[in-house]
Amino acid sequence: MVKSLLSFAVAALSLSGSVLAAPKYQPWSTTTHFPVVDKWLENKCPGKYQACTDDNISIRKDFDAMPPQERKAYTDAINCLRNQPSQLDPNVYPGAINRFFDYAMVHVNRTRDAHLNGFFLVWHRMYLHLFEQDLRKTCGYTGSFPYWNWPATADNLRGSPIFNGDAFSMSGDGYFTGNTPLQIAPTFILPHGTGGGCIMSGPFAGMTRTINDVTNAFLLNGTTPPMSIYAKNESCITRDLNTFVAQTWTNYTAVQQAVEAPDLNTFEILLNGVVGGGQLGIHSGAHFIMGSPASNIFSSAQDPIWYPLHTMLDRVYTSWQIRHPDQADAVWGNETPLNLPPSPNVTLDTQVPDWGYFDLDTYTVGELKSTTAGPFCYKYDINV
Ligand SMILES: [Cu+2]
Repeated sequence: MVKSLLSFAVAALSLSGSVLAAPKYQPWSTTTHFPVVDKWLENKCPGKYQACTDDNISIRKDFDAMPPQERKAYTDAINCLRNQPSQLDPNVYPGAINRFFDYAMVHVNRTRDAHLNGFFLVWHRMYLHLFEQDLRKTCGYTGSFPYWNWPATADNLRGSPIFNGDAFSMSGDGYFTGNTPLQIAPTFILPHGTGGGCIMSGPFAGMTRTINDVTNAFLLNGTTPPMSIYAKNESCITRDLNTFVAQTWTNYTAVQQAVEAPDLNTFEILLNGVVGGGQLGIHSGAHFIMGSPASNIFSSAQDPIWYPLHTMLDRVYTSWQIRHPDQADAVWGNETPLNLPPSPNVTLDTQVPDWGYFDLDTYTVGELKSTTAGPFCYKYDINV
């Protein structure tokens, strides 16, 4: 059944006041379910989900460390999703030209519900999980779900397996469009990267984009964007690999500082910097390594690099949880971005905004905190 995302938005809105959805499952204790390594295999929701055990846990891996054929199987599966029809209403979401773009469109629709607020980390964790399951169920992918190891590639973007542009990469740079500096904000200018044009080679060479970039203002001043953000405007996905950004904001020291952040508030600032200001965080930095559309908060999920980029974000968050066992269930933030308009604080019992038709179930924040319980059963090859 095709559902309008807007109806979900209305539903989410009506739930976001003082009426909190009752947790469907036993509430999790705050200290025992997650980080102690010998608790990895514990599952707090017996009956609802298959138990997460040593035998069925999946291991997420560094894209660059995967065998070339496994990397190609992953990008083949993404291209398979691009060949599946959209299930969204074309009258409302004309830019959703296939199932891959349905995900991108859900991200556009949910940008104001899942960024710079208390849902950011768990909403993206679940979105990645749904995409991963879709690659497996719809497109037969059996390999690992990879992350892009930002600091490991920072000094050699174009030479790294993930961006070298060969058949086993995530495609490389765009063609070079000149050295004009990039004006990010009135007082924030970045040097141009080494590309700027359409993707030249690899599995996503010449790939089409349909969704225009959307101004951050809709996130930063609390106003509702027009329906035209869902329109279809076809051009090519561009990239502009930016070594300055990579070396400045996603180096090993920056990632290390994030996983050592003493509390979730500090952690989130180290992830996202001050949006609209002159400093990036490690997550926003990774976006700006790529250039548009990957650097646009709303439309970024059109570039397939979005998935390994955010799997790395989830790896950093998981590592932070493991390093802070007493805070693994910590919550931070409000229900609206930057608390505009003012909204309640998010709690473990707050219902998470949905993911469109990709999952019609509802989840509380607390249900999405552990990667080895509830709907999840995965860990990372190496924690930060
Ligand atoms: Cu996002």
